[in-house]
Amino acid sequence: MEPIRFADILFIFLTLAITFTILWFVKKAKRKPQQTPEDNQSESSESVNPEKKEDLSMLTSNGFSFPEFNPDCSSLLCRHLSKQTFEELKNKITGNGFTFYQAIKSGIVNQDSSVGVYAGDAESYPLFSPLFDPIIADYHGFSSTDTHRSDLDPKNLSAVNPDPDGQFILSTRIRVGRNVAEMPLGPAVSREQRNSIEVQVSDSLRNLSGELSGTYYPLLGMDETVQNQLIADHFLFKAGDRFLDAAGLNRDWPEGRGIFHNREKTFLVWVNEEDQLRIISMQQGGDIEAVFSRLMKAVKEIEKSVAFMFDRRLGYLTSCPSNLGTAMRASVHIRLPKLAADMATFKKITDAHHLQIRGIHGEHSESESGVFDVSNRRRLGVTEVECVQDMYNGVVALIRGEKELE
Ligand code: ADP
Ligand code: CIR
Repeated sequence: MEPIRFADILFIFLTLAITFTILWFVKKAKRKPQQTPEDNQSESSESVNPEKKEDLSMLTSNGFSFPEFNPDCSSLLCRHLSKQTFEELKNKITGNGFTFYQAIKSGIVNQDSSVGVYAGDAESYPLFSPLFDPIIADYHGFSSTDTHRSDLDPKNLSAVNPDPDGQFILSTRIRVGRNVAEMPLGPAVSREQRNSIEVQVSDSLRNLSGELSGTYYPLLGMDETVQNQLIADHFLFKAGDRFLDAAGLNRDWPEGRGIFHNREKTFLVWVNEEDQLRIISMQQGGDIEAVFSRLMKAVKEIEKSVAFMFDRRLGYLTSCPSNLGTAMRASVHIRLPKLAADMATFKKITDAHHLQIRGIHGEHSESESGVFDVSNRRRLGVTEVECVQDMYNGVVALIRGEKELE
């Protein structure tokens, strides 16, 4: 028998070493989850919380599984997420690292959502379109051939105060949502980006003059009593909203958030809440035309120094698809005790005029003493003037309905 040469030993040793190295890599790759949805969260993002059952039950080593919806879930997410759409989208991620899981998490955690999804950036809209498009069509009555329309001219609005004696309308508020071009939306924005948006927007607001001039108040360091009073008086957004929370919109709270307002609190801007800007005009009573004119003036002024995120088809892009297009919600706080006792008639009138009913402390709150927040429901495919006209026409019909029951 030939003696074993040193070269043979070396050959066997190297072959074994290479084989073991390859096997080790294959095993490691198999162990690593293909794409866990939360892998894509930015450093400052929330991570999966093992305390939360809903997180764990969703996650598998192969992405996440089809969510379990309660039988009474009626959100647009529940209605439009088919198993087929889910399979098509479950591993999709935008260039900003925003995952499909993040897009639908709020509607899974909060099964009483009305919409249930959020966009993390402009790319979310085309990327998640198999789910987002039917939701947008359902919410706004907006078909695949429709496009965003705009009319910011107060002269085209016909909305003379429907309640000059102040019997029914307590106050009028019109707001638009805006986000900064080239930035991710709130659910995917990083702490640094959010803070830089706050600086850019508050600098721009400081340059406003006349009726629009005012002061920016950061939430960070704001006295708690002042903050609570602003919320109670309907000027400031609430903290800790569970819908926004699950969408990642409350990360790093309260840093980067704040409110700007003029002395009379008739012109306000929320910074870095659900959208990066919520531009608001409001006052006591029912002078809808005055509120609209002030808002249009403000929007045009701010646009001179802040470029807004915009899409030709979908209009102004917002984190919730219900706000796309004009991103406008025109509302009155209106006292309707008789109709409150006859909700079927109340709803018949609001449905006929494409109106939404909310409680008086905002979305998901209850009505108090027969006072409701009544606003336009559609915001996309209708102009700003039409949004307000929807609200005005509906309010006129509601006042007539209330008087008939007296
Ligand atoms: P939005 O989506 O328009 O920002 P919310 O439903 O969260 O709205 O409401 C925000 C705040 O604005 C709440 O405090 C709400 O009571 C207040 N608000 C809405 N409409 C009116 C109105 N017509 N008059 C006074 N306050 C209003
Ligand atoms: C929901 O789905 O009920 C919440 N995510 C809120 C939806 C509507 N949001 C809004 O108009 N701001």
